[in-house]
Amino acid sequence: MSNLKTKFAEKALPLAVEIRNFVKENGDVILGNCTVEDVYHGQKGIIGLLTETSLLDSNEGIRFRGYTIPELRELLPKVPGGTEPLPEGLFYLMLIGELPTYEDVLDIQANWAARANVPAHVFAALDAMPITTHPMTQFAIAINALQTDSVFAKAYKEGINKKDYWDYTYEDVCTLLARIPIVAAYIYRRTYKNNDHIASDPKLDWAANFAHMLGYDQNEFYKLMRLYLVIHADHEGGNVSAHTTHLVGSTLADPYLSFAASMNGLAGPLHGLANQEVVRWIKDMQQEIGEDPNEEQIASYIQQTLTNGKVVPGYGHAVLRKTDPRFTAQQEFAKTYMPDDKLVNIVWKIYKVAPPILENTGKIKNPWPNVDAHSGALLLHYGFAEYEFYTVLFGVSRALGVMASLLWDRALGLPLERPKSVTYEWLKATVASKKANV
Ligand code: HAX
Repeated sequence: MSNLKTKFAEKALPLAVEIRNFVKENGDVILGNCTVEDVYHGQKGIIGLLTETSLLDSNEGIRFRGYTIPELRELLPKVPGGTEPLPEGLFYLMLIGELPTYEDVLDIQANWAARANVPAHVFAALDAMPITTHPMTQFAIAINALQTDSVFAKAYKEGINKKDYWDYTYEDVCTLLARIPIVAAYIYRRTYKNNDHIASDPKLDWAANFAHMLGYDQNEFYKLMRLYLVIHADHEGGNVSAHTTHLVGSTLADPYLSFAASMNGLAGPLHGLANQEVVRWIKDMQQEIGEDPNEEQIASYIQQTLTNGKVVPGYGHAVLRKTDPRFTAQQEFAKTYMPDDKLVNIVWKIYKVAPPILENTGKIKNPWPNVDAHSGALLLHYGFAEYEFYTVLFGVSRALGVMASLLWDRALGLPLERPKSVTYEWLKATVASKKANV
């Protein structure tokens, strides 16, 4: 068994027993109340999921196993002389709950490199798609095509004991993580670079190798990719991509099927697609106003967007109520490496101008920027201009968090998810009967 797999088993299996006992003893403790409004507003804030890998505070932002993003940037292992954390280390942290050593990260890299052989039919499936197919659609197709190698699905068909589910899930999770940067890079090079593919370089770390296969070999871009793949990895369990992975996985669909489903959710403009929408929105603004809009012009473009009944992409959040620390981490990166970049400066001007306008609407609960407000400008700085691909980058990162969580789901033996739904008639009758009884 690999180091990481042994450590995971040592952590997760006793905790599964502890949690079962905890639920037995404390199952009747009430945690919250559900209101009529909750039923209509997307269940926001209702506690109904167990996710071990990260926890979101609406003011402070995300903590991965207790660590904030600035702490992760400091404490996770880096390449020798490096400045940004390695995403493999974050995967270890989310899985084991402890900070890894650099050797632990090297161990993961070697393990994933040995699994990185993508079957030819996955590329053939992609090649069958029109070149104009959105990269996220291609990505979901490729993940489904990778499913033919699922050892969980095969073992389940052969008949395995429940207590071994986690073991086969572990194998699928690691193989999926090893292969998705390769299919993502393939999609990029087929769609935008005339099928001129670049072979993987297993000497590089996961993020740098991904950047290399995409065709961006500057050291600074490697740093950006490490940071990018860390900060987008996880945002507790209720966001659409994490929740979808958990929901579909709760049927015992294997990791590939669960992850492919989640990527269809990430491809929505209110979720991960917002990163492409931000750049599209800024480009539209530049076309209408000019290359370098001033604050007043930006303010009036925001107002016009709202008047036209559209959202200002990159702003607002279902849970956060302050500036997203993932935005701040990217802003810090930009201040170090590209303080004079024109587009980056537009992003910063929007940050100055948008919050009071959004707040003044009186209905937007969070007027502050989210992770997607900044990422496109950083990529564009290095010439990565094909913004319809940006959500695939997000998806490669998100795989780390949702796959670590799915593995925990299997180890803890979490059951099929099946919340209760009601009709409007049911709601009216229930409200009337409650009012009659007061
Ligand atoms: N621009 C305009 N209107 C906005 C808005 C924005 N950025 N954010 C919220 N609103 C509107 C909502 O559409 C809603 O309007 P209606 O009452 O007319 O339906 C109202 O304000 C209340 O919404 P809310 O409670 O503040 O926000 P929600 O929890 O419903 O939605 C969203 C959260 C992220 C979907 C929302 O803020 C939004 O649409 N933002 C723009 C898109 C975006 O950046 N998405 C990425 C979010 C982060 C993420 O998941 N990344 O992957």
